[in-house]
Amino acid sequence: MKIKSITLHVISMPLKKPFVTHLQTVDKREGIIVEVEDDDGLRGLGEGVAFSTPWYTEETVKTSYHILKDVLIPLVNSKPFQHSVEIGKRFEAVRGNAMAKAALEMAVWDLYARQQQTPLWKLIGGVREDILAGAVVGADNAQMMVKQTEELVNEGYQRIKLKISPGADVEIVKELRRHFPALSLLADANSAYSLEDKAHLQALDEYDLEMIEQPLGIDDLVEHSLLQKEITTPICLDESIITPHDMKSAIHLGSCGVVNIKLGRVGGYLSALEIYRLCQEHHIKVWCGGMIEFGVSRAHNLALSTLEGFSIPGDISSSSKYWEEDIITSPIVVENGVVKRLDGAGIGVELNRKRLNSVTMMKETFSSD
Ligand code: OSB
Ligand code: MG
Repeated sequence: MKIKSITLHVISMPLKKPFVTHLQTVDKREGIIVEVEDDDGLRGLGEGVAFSTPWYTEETVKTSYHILKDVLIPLVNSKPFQHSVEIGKRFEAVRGNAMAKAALEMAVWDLYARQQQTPLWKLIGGVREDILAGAVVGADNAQMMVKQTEELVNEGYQRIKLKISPGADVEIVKELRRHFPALSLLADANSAYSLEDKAHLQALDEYDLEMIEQPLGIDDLVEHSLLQKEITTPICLDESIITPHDMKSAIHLGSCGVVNIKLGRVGGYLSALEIYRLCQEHHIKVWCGGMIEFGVSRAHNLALSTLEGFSIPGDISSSSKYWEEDIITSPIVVENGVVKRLDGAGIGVELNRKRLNSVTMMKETFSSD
């Protein structure tokens, strides 16, 4: 594959309404759109999903930019390669920085698929035509959460994920369950608890949650395994699973029954596909996690979610859930609880240049020679 140039667009867009977690309220989203161009003018797209501050993982927009510019782009340009798989392998020489790696690796996969004139979902072995949609509710009170859930259920979402934290948990889940007795609900704690909260977490078992996402700390694979023996609600890991090795450890320990896979968090397709394979082999359920992302990352999430094992609705929502106007020409739309897979070459979406330019704060192009 011959890369002619790589462009980084740093963008910033306000959310339609603030997204509240116990760690951070997000009301404006910054991100990096990566564009990789070959000699024939074909372009592959990726998206850096690190936030402006290190509240979810240690990366930020600025650290991603630095790693992309000073480490990963030079590595891509350092020697020729035949297939996007080689880029994921090459990046293994760089420690950490999963989101920066994913942003560029995704773009190379998209370009590779476009060069083959095939959809990316097909290239990775996808089969699903309808991607199951789920949405996340993050607000600072139960009443607001009920209202948001009502709207989302009316829009057709098949599953709702509630953000919880100590003091904003049992009552919220109880209230939501009272309003929506048969709805598929899960709770995401973003590591707000410790093993000392065991009794409190056990109190959630009676509300028939599909799962509880990342109740304990990022490094707490052992503690999650101990907790799972004490609660009936399946544990789903998010922040704790960055590498296939983390996944192997979680499997050995019995730390979870479910994993949400995010391309950004795990460093791109090579790692995501290996984590997926391990989960399939060990009967761990998977679904695709969200990052309040723009259309490029949404399109990649759809490609990943066509894999057979993505049988649970993910954080897959319409572009309009967060954005007045997305940066792609055809926004992602949930209809009847699903998003149709995108059948164009690569990820199947194109940039809306006008919109992209209007939200761009900074842009830099690196040519390979
Ligand atoms: O913990 O899953 C999470 C968003 C940003 C950072 C972390 C998480 C989330 C979400 C998904 O909950 C929200 C979405 O993209 O719809
Ligand atoms: Mg989560």
